[in-house]
Amino acid sequence: MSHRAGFVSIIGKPNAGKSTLMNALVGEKMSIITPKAQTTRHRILGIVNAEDYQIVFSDTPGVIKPHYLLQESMMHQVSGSIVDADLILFVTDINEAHDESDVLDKLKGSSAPVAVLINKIDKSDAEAVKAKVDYWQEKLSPKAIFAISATMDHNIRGVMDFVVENLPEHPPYYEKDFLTDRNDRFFAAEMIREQVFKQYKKEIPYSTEVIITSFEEGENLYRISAEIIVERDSQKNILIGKNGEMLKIVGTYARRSMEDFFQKKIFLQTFVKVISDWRSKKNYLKQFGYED
Ligand code: GDP
Ligand code: K
Ligand code: MG
Repeated sequence: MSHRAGFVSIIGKPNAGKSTLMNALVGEKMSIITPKAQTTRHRILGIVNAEDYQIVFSDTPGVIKPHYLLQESMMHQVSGSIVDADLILFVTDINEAHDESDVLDKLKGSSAPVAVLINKIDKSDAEAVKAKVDYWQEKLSPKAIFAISATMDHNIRGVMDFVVENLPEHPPYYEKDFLTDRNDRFFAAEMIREQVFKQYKKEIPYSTEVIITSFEEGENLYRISAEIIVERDSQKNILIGKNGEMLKIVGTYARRSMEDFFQKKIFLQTFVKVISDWRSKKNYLKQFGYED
């Protein structure tokens, strides 16, 4: 029996709905989702397995002009994902008038077929959808254009069918029971980072990194300790909040997400630590898993 397998890269501007789409396609919450740009910092693989195919989706950070070393690493990950791709899903928000020329520039690094996914059509109308379809047809003449809603699960099936039809013939790249290339520690850290993005304003989320310092798996209970790293003392104070109230909220919501995800009871401890300007320091970026 023939088998198909391939790498499918999900790219686009920040907040277009890339992570929401990936989770909808994979049917699991692999990637954290918040209303803030630059929530996704790593390339994250989400793998869909069937008897005769394996799709390796990669969610990526939104395309931006990098201002500091961390963002440079994020953009390298986007480029890497495009180079590896057998197929590219370019997600665009129908309600945003972004200049997407930087995304299109990145696409030039690949000869893989592209599908344009016009997202968030639940917040739009038929006329606007038609105008956007015409626009992208004219601009890019992609292999396919889909009007979708990642949150409402509209036309996700259509995208999935398109992906399967366009996968190359290839043996599986990963074991057939693999869902992702990331481990439990990674997801635990991401669930804390998600809450930091949701609970704080301004620069705090962008200055924060989360490190899991211990992860003990009991039969019914996981004991997890994490360090939340910020760049300055003032940020540490804001993060902790008056009488520790804010940090407690972060911990409570993150713990609930982990209980959902791991299907275990979770005991979570968090500590806040300052490392000045970690986002611009090569050694820390490397230590925190941002290669190149
Ligand atoms: P990313 O930055 O491209 O990964 O975007 P996210 O997946 O994090 O989504 C950014 C925001 O857009 C979140 O608040 C999502 O809930 C929202 N969003 C994503 N897809 C849709 C959609 O189809 N319709 C609407 N109305 N909102 C969406
Ligand atoms: K986002
Ligand atoms: Mg994202």
